[in-house]
Amino acid sequence: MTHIQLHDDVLEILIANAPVNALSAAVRQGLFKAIADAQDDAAVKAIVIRGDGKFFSGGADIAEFDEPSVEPWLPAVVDAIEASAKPVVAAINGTALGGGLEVTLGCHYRIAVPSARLGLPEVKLGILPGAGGTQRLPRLIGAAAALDMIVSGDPIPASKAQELGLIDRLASEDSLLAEAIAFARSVDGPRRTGDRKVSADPELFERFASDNARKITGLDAPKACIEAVKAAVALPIDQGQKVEQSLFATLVAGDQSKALRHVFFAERAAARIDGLPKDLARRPIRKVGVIGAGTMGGGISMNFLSAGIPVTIVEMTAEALDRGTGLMRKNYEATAAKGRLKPEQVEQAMGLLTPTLDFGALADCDLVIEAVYEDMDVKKEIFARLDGIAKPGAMLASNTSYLSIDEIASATTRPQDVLGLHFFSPANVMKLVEVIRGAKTAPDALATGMDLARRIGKVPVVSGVCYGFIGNRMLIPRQDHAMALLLEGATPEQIDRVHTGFGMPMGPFQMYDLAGVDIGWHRDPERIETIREALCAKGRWGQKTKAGFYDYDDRRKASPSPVVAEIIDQFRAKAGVSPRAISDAEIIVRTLYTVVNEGAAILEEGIAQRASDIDVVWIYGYGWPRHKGGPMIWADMAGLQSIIDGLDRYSAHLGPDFRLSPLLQRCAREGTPLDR
Ligand code: T1G
Repeated sequence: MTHIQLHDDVLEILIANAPVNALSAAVRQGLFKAIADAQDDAAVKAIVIRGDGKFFSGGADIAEFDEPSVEPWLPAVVDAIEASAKPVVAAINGTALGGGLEVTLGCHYRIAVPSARLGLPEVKLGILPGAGGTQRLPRLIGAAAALDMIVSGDPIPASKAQELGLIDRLASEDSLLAEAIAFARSVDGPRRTGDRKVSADPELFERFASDNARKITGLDAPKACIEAVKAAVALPIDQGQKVEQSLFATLVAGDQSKALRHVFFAERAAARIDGLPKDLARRPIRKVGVIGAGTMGGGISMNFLSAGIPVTIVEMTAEALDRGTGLMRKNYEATAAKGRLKPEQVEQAMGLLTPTLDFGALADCDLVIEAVYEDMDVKKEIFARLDGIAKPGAMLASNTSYLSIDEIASATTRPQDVLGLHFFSPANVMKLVEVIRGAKTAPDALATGMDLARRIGKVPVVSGVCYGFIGNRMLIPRQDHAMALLLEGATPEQIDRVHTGFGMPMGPFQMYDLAGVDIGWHRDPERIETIREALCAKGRWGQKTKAGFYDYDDRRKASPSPVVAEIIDQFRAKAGVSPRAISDAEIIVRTLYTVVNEGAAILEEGIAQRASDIDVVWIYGYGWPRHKGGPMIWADMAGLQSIIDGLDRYSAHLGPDFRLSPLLQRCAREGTPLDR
């Protein structure tokens, strides 16, 4: 909605469409009409456009993209603003993104509060600014600066926008409207950005594309953004806008944008806990305890320290405690050395840490997170001790990656206070946290866990209890089939190439080598039943031993290993398997379609609340490429029947335990997307 108010001779148009003033059809119609009416209203000498609340506008209404489009389209609204015979001033009261910024670019002048952030994030949705942004921004700030803003999609602060000439002046936070009205009265008539020319060094676009090759490879939108800005330099604005709009039309209909828009809403949906009232009281978390100062315990603690929450960390031995806290300081100092933290921030964070050997010191913590190695008996012993010392109402969490939270909770008299907080390694970096709801976990404990994860900058997703929860359970078929394919004739390089070609940061074997081939190994070099155990027995534990499924040089560059090839041949001979040619298509089916099938089973069992949560887990926890949306939406877009057909084609190789998910079959039959 838009509201208008005449301030003597200046008309204020207020965009009011909570929560982010998205430019829905109603807002566009309101803006368009107000501008048109003002042209013929003699009382109006100038116009100010402002947003209601803390946003100027979050841009076009993304949810409308899949709906039949309603006139006027945003480009027409922005053109109408620019064509106004009366000067139009954008009073940028807060964040102005996408179409929201494009509206200000149509205005003749821009004044902003210092807290405002301005950006064109469309590329993150697999599209480009489609309401003149790629044509007007270069004319205002130059082609190079515009390329940076449009291809990165990152917002800039108002001060930087002023430096670039994107805004004319800053206003104080509490008198923006008054200053904008005064400014509107002071300017001498319209000043149309579209009339400006922009030139650029002819090498600029090629140079930009090659400098950003790693970031934009495989992505349609960034390339289109570069083409559009090129058109801004080469063509008059009306022709440039035609180029922009045709590029936009192609992108918005494409799979990458569909996937990226899905991810936008999936991230927001993941924050919701079905069936729980939004206003359910949360438990106060002012102090956190962490048991275990190993890699995970240290990383987990850093998240809370960085968020200003004091942490008491407990270890069994002084040596282990010093090693753990020493690594935390080293990690902080490494971040400071890269200029991403100030030295005083390192001291501030480490100053909130209380290392101790005294388990009793956890008694006054509001939350205690256990992060010791993956052994059920050890964890149950710890939770029984915690039950004896933790204060009433304290939340008791386990960072287990696979084990049953219900069984761990059964070691206490307060299972309602027990949940899982499954962080991913490195825990101070990886964004994903699976928040595990046990059968007896209290709703407020679960809701508090979700909020707290967001408070420390994580992306939380609710998971029920099963072996490996959502992510690791789905990883099992991928890793198992990758290993089986090795035996049948594929190589680690081939399988990893298929995954990196798909857009994953690394393949199954590169991941083994990074995480450690020896994770979960029984440490008995005499007992060799699998290829992994054979590697471990030879001390090939991955990057940390410069040898795993690959050999590594001093700069950790991987190369195929003749030793591993020899070991694989030995296992083939022992199994009586003669290697055969394995197609990339078979690798995709057996290592990704099986993941989708497991995801469907997880949905059927109610372990995940919704299919999009599974997509969020794989994007934030396992490097699934955002522009492919996540395994569940990817399967929907590929066609569920084709997933089933692929699995049928290789059913002889899927193993005796493989079960095709009934949900997958039903959704394929009914032509409905995968969801509960
Ligand atoms: N359209 C529709 N819904 C939106 C929206 C949008 N543009 N932005 C936010 N929402 C919803 C969101 O789903 C959530 O809903 C609620 O608002 C609060 O959002 C022609 C074509 C603005 C920085 O890419 O980056 O313009 O979950 O939880 O953390 O060139 O939202 O409560 O039901 O994220 O304070 C370009 C997208 C569009 C910006 C606020 N614009 N939005 O963050 O709140 S394309 C964007 C954001 C375009 C033109 C093109 C963020 C935010 P719910 P939130 P937040």
